[in-house]
Amino acid sequence: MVLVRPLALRRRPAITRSRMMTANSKDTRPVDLTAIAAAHPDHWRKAACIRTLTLDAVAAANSGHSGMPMGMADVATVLFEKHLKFDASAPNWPDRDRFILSAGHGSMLLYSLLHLTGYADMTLEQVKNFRQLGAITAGHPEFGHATGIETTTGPLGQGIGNAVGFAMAEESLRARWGKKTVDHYTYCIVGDGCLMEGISHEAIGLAGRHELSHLIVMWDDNGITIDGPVALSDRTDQKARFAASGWDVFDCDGHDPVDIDRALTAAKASAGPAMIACKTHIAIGSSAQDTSKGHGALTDATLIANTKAAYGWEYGPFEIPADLKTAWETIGSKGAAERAEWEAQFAALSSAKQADFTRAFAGEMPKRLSATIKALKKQISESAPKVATRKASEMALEVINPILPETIGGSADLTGSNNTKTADLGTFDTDNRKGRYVYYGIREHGMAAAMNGMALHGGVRPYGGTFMCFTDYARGAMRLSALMGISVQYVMTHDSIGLGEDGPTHQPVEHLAMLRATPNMLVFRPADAVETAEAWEAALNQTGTPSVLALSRQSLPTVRSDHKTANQTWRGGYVLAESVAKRQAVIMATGSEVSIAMVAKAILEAEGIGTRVVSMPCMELFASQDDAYRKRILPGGAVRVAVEAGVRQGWDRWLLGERGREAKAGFVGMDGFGASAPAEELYAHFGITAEAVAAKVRDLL
Ligand SMILES: Cc1ncc(C[n+]2csc(CCOP(=O)(O)OP(=O)(O)O)c2C)c(N)n1
Ligand SMILES: [Mg+2]
Repeated sequence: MVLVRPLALRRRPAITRSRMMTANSKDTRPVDLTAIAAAHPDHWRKAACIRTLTLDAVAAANSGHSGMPMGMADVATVLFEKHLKFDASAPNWPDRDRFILSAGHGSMLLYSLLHLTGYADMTLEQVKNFRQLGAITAGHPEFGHATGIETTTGPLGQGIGNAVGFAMAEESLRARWGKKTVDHYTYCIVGDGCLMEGISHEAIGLAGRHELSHLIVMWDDNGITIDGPVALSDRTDQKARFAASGWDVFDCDGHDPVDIDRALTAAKASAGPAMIACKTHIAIGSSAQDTSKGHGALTDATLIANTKAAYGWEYGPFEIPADLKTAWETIGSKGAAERAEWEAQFAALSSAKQADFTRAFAGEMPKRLSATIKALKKQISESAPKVATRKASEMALEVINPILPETIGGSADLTGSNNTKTADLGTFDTDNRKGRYVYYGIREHGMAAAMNGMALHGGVRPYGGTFMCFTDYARGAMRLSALMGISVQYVMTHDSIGLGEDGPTHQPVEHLAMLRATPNMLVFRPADAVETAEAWEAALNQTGTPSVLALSRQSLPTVRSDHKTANQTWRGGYVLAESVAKRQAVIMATGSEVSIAMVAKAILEAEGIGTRVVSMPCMELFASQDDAYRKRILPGGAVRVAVEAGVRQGWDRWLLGERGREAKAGFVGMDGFGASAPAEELYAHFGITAEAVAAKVRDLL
């Protein structure tokens, strides 16, 4: 049955309440493999390559997930053979279709496909070394390990979240560059687990609203998860759920290549994003079929032998007969002509256009950026405004966005608070795909995952905001930005108790520490508008590292009123104010507490206690400076006090290490949650004041 909803009906789908499980339940009807194989022998043998490579690789690794690749082999074979636009010899061709395996535990499905179709790096040796140290065939697909892996998946639901971002990037670029340059689909395989994860709801809502017609999700509807049948924990009518969010919904017999082809053809033609419920049998053909045992590693030699016999497979482990390898390689090269055509038409674009396209896909900044930031800094230093750093971030974006046409900004329903929308962006919408501002709705996790997808797609540069406290909600995707090493900018405002009256539910205290603990993540907490402009410049120039800008709600004085062309924030930490009297103390601070440190310095200097103030807008960048530089900024001997309206964790390296000493080091900050009150009262209540910092220094002298 095909469910194609006419547009008019899509908004009000008929949902029948039923206790009967129609989808989501496992299909326990007997499967006649001989009949299936006989009906489509060529297809069957191709799909069997995926199934047997999976069985062999999982057995060799003695770990992994056999059932999902076995169950989805038919769908994947039809997709790659009949629909996916790709050329295995040019894996990074910008206009290729994207294939995302959201159900990342089924990694052998992807590795088999890449090997079979002839991706040069996915050798049989790599497949044999599945899950071993140094192999590109990691437990779950990892972006950057091998060509053809478009994103890192494994944390369920992330892939579908990424897929929405891929599809948005494609829409945006198609509008800007035209169909001849950008016109491709994003295909995504999800499992029951992906659809149970909350993030999928955010992704589905976003895709439905934006009518992302080039997004096609194939649901591996096998009715099984690790603990048993899906029915143990869920009775959601997934098809109705997608339809309710504005998707076009289809279904197919996931083992019938003709039916799969029909559903994919219809899905591509549909006006909205499409979901195909593919009814499949997990671990098909094995004794573990349709059971949760089939989910994991099938390593029993007899089971494997019997399963291969059921497939009619007569070859040895990892053996792909030559005719089948050739057939697969033909699939892998069928896009070559289309790719060559694309390249020819791209070469016909003006050289300026080509250069801009290539620059944006490489993530490089235009030369003008540096001069633009310098000019802004000069103007700020001269006018010395008292503004919140969230406002300063908007000031920076106002000059950045016009010269960086690839930025796509957004916010999770806090646009006015995050100050993420600038005058020139326009709104990304169904009737304005060129708009560069996305109203993500209250979907922090969906926003972060979509931004990952956009960054991975390439050609666009995503940034998005929410309250810093709600990084928790986006955390799963933020961690993957860092793990993948992609350039996503998180604009996290309301970064401390300084947000005031909204109270401890909204006041981050542990978030800076948590973000700093994340490898390969830059955490910027600028002190004023100058540092904020510098932080944006530093963040945008990173191609392999995401960054967080922790920004204040409250207004902050300009502490950098002396214009310096060099980007000080890029150093991570620097001397903001040198001691006047003989240096006895070094006060380190970030963000809103830098001005407190400056007042503390004035108090101490008045008492003859020479005090240096070090602004530390980015600990990670400071840590990456050479030892001589760090020593210059943090010399031994003096008392060290750090002040930050967050927990101490993360500061001890700078307080106790790097020539510091425990007996001469102290911290002024938070050691519990905040409270509801005006900001100034909270700072006084929690003892984060210039007087408290000065007192701490005196105590330690
Ligand atoms: C966020 C997250 N939670 C839990 C897991 C562990 N896990 C991996 S697969 C899986 C079950 C997934 O079920 P389904 O998507 O139906 O896959 P199938 O068993 O059909 O292969 C779980 C719980 C995970 N990978 N990611
Ligand atoms: Mg399942």
